[in-house]
Amino acid sequence: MKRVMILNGPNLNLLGVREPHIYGTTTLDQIKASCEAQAKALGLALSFHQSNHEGVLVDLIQSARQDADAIIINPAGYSFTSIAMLDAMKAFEGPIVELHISNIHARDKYHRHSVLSQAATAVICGLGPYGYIAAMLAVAQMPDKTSA
Ligand code: CA2
Repeated sequence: MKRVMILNGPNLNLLGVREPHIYGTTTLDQIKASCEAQAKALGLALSFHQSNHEGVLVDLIQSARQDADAIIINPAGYSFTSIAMLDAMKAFEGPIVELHISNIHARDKYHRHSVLSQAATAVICGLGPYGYIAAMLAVAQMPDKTSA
């Protein structure tokens, strides 16, 4: 069974609660529930995390080297600053899908350029919460690192 780790960065625990005009009204708990249903349908083993702390996210990305075959990550605000997360992502050998709920390219200058995209296999943005489902569909059909 392919193991997928979904990581969510800072403030995404506030989804559905604040700024619904940008991030919508769906909560992170609702996204988690839809990801769990999709994992079941696709036959994926899913772990789902959120942290507001860069070091915790670095530890999780490192743990994925043993615990996951693919990573889906919404790095949120750390997308634009975190060289530590970039380094950890570069050490992961499987596919990484970077995901943003909003279209970061249509945002202000501080939210436009992700420093993490260079370590991503694919980037999804602007699809709203469906981006998580799209990312799961994508990783489900990507080759395993052993069969690549
Ligand atoms: O669109 C996304 O998924 C983002 O990764 C979300 C980040 C933002 O910095 C990126 O540009 C795009 C911010 C997440 C903060 O989420 C909040 C949700 C509700 C209220 C306040 C923040």
